[in-house]
Amino acid sequence: MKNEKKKNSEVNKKLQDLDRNREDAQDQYLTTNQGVRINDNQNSLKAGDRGASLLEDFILREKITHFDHERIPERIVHARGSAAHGYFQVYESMEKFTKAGFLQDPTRKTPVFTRFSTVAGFKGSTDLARDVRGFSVKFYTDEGNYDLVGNNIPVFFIQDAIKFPDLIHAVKPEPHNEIPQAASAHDTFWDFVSLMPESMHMIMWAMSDRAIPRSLRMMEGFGVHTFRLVNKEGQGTFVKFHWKPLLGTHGVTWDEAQKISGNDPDFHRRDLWNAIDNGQFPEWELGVQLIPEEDEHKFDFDLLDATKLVPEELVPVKKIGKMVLNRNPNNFFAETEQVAFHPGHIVPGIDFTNDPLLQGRLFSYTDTQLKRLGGPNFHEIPINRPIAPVHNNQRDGHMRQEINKGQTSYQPNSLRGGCPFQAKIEEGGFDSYPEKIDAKKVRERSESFKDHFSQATLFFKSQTDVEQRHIIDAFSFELGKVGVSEVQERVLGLLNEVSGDLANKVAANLGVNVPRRKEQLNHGVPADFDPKRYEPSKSNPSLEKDPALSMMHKGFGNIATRKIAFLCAEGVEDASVQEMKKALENKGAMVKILGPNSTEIKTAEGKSLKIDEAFRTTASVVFDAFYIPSGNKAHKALSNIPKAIHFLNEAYKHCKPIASVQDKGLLDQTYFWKNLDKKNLIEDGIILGKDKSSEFIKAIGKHRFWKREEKDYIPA
Ligand code: HDE
Repeated sequence: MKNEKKKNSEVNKKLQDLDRNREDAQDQYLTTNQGVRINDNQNSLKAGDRGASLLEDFILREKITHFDHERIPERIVHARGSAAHGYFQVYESMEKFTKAGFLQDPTRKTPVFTRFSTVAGFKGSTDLARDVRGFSVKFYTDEGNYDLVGNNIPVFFIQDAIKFPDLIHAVKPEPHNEIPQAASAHDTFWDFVSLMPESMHMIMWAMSDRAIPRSLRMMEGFGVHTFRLVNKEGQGTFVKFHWKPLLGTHGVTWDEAQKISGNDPDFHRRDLWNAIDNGQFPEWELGVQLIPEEDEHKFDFDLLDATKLVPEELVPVKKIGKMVLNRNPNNFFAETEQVAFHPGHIVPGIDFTNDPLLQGRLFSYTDTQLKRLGGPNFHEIPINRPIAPVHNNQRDGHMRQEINKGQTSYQPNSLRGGCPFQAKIEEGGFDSYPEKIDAKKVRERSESFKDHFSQATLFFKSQTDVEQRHIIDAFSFELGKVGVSEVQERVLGLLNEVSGDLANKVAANLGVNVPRRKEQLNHGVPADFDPKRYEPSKSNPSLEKDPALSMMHKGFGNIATRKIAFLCAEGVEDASVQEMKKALENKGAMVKILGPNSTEIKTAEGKSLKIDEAFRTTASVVFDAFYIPSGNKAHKALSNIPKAIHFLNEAYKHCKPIASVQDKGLLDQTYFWKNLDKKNLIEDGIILGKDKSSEFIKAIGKHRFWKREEKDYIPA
């Protein structure tokens, strides 16, 4: 027990050590970078008060020079990111599978820093772009830093790292005019996709609502590649890593995503920040799919192929621990921007496989940090520093922080008694898994990588009708933005291999025919293109559906951290505000009182009610559900505010729950109210009447009422 206490206080100390930033000065004098106190920070030094500035003004020169150099190159991919600190704790010892120290002891908290990102957009691009999200976790373990650098989609577009620059060039803004920003809906991306059948599985995910998450806190994460766990006996087990959010996995609608991008391009960043700031810490369980080495070839796909997942129907996910993010960064640049992740940062007990995509990544990440962070000492930047002690003979280089003492910087040496010593395996020394390799050097792809459609089909079939409809709409939007009909047709040809129904519906929306295979292959396909890749061979005919691939298959109920808008105006009845607010907040939801402007208003009882935000400065798309308290005077006032009416119409269009104590007033001014089947209001997510908080809470717990989409008559 004593030991446990000691360990926990050590962890707390380590967590604080990670926060090595100097506090912003309080009660301190303003100084130059050399520590000289500054007497005037308002005026530069001039020859007379109307004279020229003097070059000798070292205060001005230092300030401007530093400012001129304040930017570093943004990440070539994943430039737009948001991050938080927290900790990870394993549920039970994983000793049977791995010797990794941080996966042994359930009482031990390992500090983490987690960065979420979009891939294609620049650093200042919108959070709600249709895109893959990065999900990178740096574990500061006692045995060194371990980085799990994954995505919110379990597969990747390509099988071999050599195609990565092509993929990214195709999706980034087009080189002649740098349009469009943070969007895949353009010619070059779909041209590339149309010629890369291996991308089809990931494309299905990218066109699903996974690519427009409601919140970074409501996303799954995946390690994507197959990794290897290694135990003390040196026995290896293949592993796929999963992060499962305790708040469930949810998306928004595409119409909403586009509007949020205008209303609040920082929507995800703000949401993560506010949740942590409010003490509502996001949590994920770490899951593993474990596959014994002897089963390597038992699947109909190759475990080394990153365009394939291991269906949870075949290999269940075992939850082994929990990550809690409980502290916002102190300084965006120093932490979120300067953090350097690397899939090659592993610790004893975790190892790579020969996945050719992973192997290529191992080179790229160091290379990119050298450029981005300016040299080989980026591991000394506070956010990147391991808590495990670092001793080696690496020296010098740009921005070296450590002052290494002593005469020796080589090994073997006798002048320093041979120090630092190599660690034996029993002392925690890293040893690579001794995988047997006996092969010819070739530039080839394994036959076992050649089925590009089976899992894309499995994904599509595993979706609910609503999700399938969203995928069809997404393809129709994206391909509708493509100006080259041959590209549209080639993609339709590929979609036809995934699902005839999908291809036909997208084709109908585009007004283009689905090509027969012969036509498809004749359209501008390069001479070295291998048509064999088009041969669909169903890998798992028995596995028709995998419910885990759908976001909507699970019931949902938790309304914690959901944002609920109360539409209020002068004369609102206080009790109907306070009772509902209390009920929602008891369940962890966040209530925002909206009003005509951001001052206080008088309730019907003459009390004053603080307005959190005016209709003018916000939008329905940034809320999860809507409530209109009672009060005839308030309803009359709201009925005269077009934005309030628009709010509700849009909320209805986006399938969000709406509760109102009375229908006379604001509700019957809306476009949707007159067309509603008043007998089935609850099924449609409309809660009408007094004291209906529990019904409203249930409705919010359902996230959305998708049936409304079938009508599609709201001009909002
Ligand atoms: Fe990355 N990737 N990637 N990637 N990646 C980068 O490294 C790269 C891949 C992922 O929050 C870069 O530090 C290559 C797969 C995330 O800072 C760069 C290949 C997966 C992040 C790079 C891949 C990822 C990156 C750019 C093909 C999911 C953001 C900046 C072989 C498993 C990390 C940087 C953060 C970042 C290269 C493929 C995820 C250029 C060459 C597959 C989450 O090094």
